[in-house]
Amino acid sequence: MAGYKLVYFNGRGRAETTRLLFALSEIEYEDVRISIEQWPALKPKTFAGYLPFLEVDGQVLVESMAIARFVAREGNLAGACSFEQAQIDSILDILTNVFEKGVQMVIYAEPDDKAKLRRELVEKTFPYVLKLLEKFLQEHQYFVNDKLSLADLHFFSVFESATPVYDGWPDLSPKLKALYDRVAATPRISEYLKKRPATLF
Ligand SMILES: N[C@@H](CCC(=O)N[C@@H](CS)C(=O)NCC(=O)O)C(=O)O
Repeated sequence: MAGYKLVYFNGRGRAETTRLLFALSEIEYEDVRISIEQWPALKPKTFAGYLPFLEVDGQVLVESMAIARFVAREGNLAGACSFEQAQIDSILDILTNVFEKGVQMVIYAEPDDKAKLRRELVEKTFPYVLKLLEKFLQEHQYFVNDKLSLADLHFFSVFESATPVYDGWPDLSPKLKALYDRVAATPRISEYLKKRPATLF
């Protein structure tokens, strides 16, 4: 089996979906967590100048969602056919838009703009996106072909990060909250969640 080394900061952020994929598919990997103090010296030595990156037998992959898709394929969690893969991609893209808006608000926005951006997330983005995602889920247990996949894990990961921004989101979609809880209760995932380092984001 290939040697995998995932390098990110000590947080969930853009690496957590990949960690969940490794946990669910029981693929061993090295979970390297760089401290803020270590980063300035390491940054210029990295391929892209940002994290995460994944080393696969010494070769480097960058971009969090490309990494997640790759690990999902390695663990058979990326969809069973080309169409399912595309359905998963649709869901990932929808979730990535929400995630990036959250990052803009929490990390990059000027203090004066934060309240407006948060209001937009709570009043517009979350209600719209949750309604849209419910269309994919319908009455099923999981988003794509009723099988747990990268799409469900990324949903869990993004909405775990969304919770500190707006912990009322479950009221907007009890169905998607049930999916969130179902993912968290999946045996290998729940074991991982108990063991992982506790971090703010
Ligand atoms: N599009 C990239 C963005 C990566 C990114 O912005 N990483 C941040 C951490 S979440 C980073 O490395 N920041 C430190 C820096 O740019 O020096 C991805 O999804 O992997």
